[in-house]
Order: sequence, then C-alpha cells, then structure tokens
Amino acid sequence: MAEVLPAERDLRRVIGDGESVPDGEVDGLADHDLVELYRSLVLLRTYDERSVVYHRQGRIGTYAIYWNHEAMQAGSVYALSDDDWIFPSYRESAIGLLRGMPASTVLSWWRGHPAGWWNPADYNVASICVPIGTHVPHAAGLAWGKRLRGENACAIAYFGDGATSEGSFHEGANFAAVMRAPLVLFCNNNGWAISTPVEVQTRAETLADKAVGYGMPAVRVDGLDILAVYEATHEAVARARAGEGPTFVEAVSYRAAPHATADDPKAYIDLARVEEEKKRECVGRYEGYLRRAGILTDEMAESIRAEAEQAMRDGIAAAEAEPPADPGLLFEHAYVDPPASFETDLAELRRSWARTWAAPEVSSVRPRACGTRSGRSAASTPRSPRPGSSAPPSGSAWPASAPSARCSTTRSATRRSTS
Ligand SMILES: Cc1ncc(C[n+]2csc(CCOP(=O)(O)OP(=O)(O)O)c2C)c(N)n1
Ligand SMILES: [Mg+2]
Repeated sequence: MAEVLPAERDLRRVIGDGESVPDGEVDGLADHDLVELYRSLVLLRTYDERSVVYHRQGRIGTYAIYWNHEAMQAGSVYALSDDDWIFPSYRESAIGLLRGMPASTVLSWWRGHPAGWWNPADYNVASICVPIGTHVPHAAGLAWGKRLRGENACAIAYFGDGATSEGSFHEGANFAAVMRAPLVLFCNNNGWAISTPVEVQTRAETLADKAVGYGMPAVRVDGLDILAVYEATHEAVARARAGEGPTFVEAVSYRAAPHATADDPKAYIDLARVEEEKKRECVGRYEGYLRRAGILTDEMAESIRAEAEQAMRDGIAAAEAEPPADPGLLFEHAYVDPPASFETDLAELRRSWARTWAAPEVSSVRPRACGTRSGRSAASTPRSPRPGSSAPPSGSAWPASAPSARCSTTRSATRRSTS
C-alpha cells in the first residue's frame, strides 16, 4: 500500500542572501561538485541567451526561452546518474547538453532540421516533448520497466504548472505511484501556462498537494536555488532506487522571460514582479554563494563563461553547416506501404521547390528504417529554405552535398557520473 504523506509546503532553500539569511550546505557535495554545478548553470544560461539572439537573426525558429529555469535543470540533473533517464519538455530543450549532447544537435532541433533528432538511448534523454504532459506516462512506463528488469536506474519527467491540469500528468502520476515506479515528477512551477496564471489553473493551495491524492510524497523548493533543487532531487532519487516509488518535486519560481520568442507577456504578466525575480536570478545567486564560500575566482568564472560561449559558436556553426534535409523525409515513417498519393504529393512538392529554387529533381518516397537513412546522392538533394528566411539558401552554410539525416548520434566523451 502506498502511504499518504503530507506535502512539504514551505519552500526549501540552501543559498542565503549574503546578508541576514545565512548560506547552508548540502551533504555530499565537494568543492569540485559545486564548481561543476556552476559550469552546468553557465552552459545552460549561455545556450539560452545565445539562442534568443540566433532567433532574432533568423538562424533558429521560434524558441522557448528558459532564462532563470537553469537552476531547476542543472540542480536536478546533477542528482542523477548517467543511467537515469531524462524526459524533457520544450522548456528543458537544452538539458541534453548536461549529458554531453553537442549544442549543434539542440540548435538543429530548433532549426527544424533532422540533425536535431537523436537516439534517446545514446544519452538516456528522451525527445523534447512539446505536447503538454504527454511524456509523463512515457517516463512512468520506462521507470516501471527499469523496476521490472531489476535495474537500478530511475527516470525524471520535467513539466510545468500547466501540465498538472492535463490528463496525461494524472495518468502518469497515478500509474507510477501504484506500480512504485522509480520516477521523479519534476514540476517547474513558474506561475504561468503561457498567459494563464497558476491561480486559475487549480483550487489546490500548492501543486505539491496534488501528490497526496496519489499517495506519494512531495517537496516544494525554491526553483532559483540550485543547491535546494539538487538536494530535493537527490532525496527523490534515493527513494526511487530504494523501491519506494515516485516523488513529486515542485520547484517554484516566477517566469521572468516571455513564454517563447513569439510571446509578448507585457499584455498579461506582473512586470514589477518580473523585475523582482530578475534581481534574484539563479546564476548570479549561486555565483554569490560560491564567492562567499571562497570557491569561485574571477579567472575560473571567466574561463567557464568562455568555454560555454565557444560551445555555442561551434554549435551554431555546425548546425548551419548541416546539409538541407530531403523533403521526402516529410513522408517517411508514416506508413509501411505508403499510399500512392504520397508519390504524387512528393513529386508535386519537389516540382514546386524546383520552380522556386531551381533545385534538381530527386528520388521517390520510400519508407526507411531508422538508421538506414544515409546515403542519398548529392544529385537527389533539393535545397531547403533557411529557417526564418524567405530567401533561397546560398553559400557554404547550405551546400548541395548529400544530406546525412540521422536517427542516431554518438555520445560525446564529456559525461560525468555523480552517484
Ligand atoms: C496538449 C497540449 N495542449 C496545449 C498546448 C499549447 N501550449 C503550449 S505551451 C502551453 C503552456 C504550458 O504551461 P506550463 O505547463 O506551465 O509550462 P511552461 O511553459 O510554463 O514551462 C500550452 C497550453 C500544447 N503544447 N499541448
Ligand atoms: Mg508554467
């Protein structure tokens, strides 16, 4: 029988304010770990800020900004081991970077390019989930599977406050609790589901209260406090590994950036509150903690920032060097035996592209298994538009060479084991 435990209502905090509120400590984190946490924060922050610029320059498409969500992501991932599975929503699109995924892969995803698809098993990171909450049952199922196989790994599913109103969230949470699946339900409560405030989302006093109905414990943490997030997730992971089932972590913040690049929050958000939130943004807060503890020097901070900026420069260069995708891809993987109309539809698409950009005619629709998609000839590659641009592609960023749309990528060597 699952126990019904009261949700922890107070926000857990470790980082002080440098004045009247003292800094705390977290068991099991050495100085080296504290610096690695900072490195993760800076990498995510740099990715996010550069992505907004790339969007404005028309180099990536609409982008879901996660500015000030970095502590929730970096703190929780650090509490996992590499065998644990991550199920991100669009708000955690770049979380794979913390598992060694190249920035170019995530940037390609935001460019709508197949080079942005990865094999989840390469990183134990599931694909980025755009439908709200539909990945929660997937994560519950994977976690349950780990338990059935007697494996020690667990899963973590990231979703927002708005997702707690979706059926998928409730189905996944209930299933995980009943099956004692080793799952962490990580709710990023930023107070808004686009323009819908959390107050009209639920009558529950806190989102963590919802866990009680499923007989699982919950904890509420300050989502801008990377150490509190780490600690809460670490405890949830320990419960999961001990066979005690899922835990709900509610990480609380107030969204300080637009929902996405297409959004204008001035129409609905409390701008004064946003300014307050910016003053206690999570990267600066943690940097203050590390400096008060004498762990971070100017040189270290500068070198960590430079490393992240270089990763982004390399990432966008590699993403833009990807050959354009074959439009035949739009028709693949839908049917084992594609209907005849696909053939004519694709031919029409190719004709229209050829008319627009004088691209060569290319091969016919053929369903292909994942992993066998390479090997198209250069002649069979029409040019595709640069995302966000109405101009025909030109120059070295859009070569006419053979595309290598990938189902699988190779894990880079930068992964780390934490537990
Ligand atoms: C099933 C589904 N319904 C509606 C949408 C449209 N939609 C996109 S983002 C969003 C708000 C989600 O808010 P929240 O869960 O709080 O996550 P946040 O964006 O704040 O991280 C909605 C309703 C969607 N993507 N999927
Ligand atoms: Mg939200």
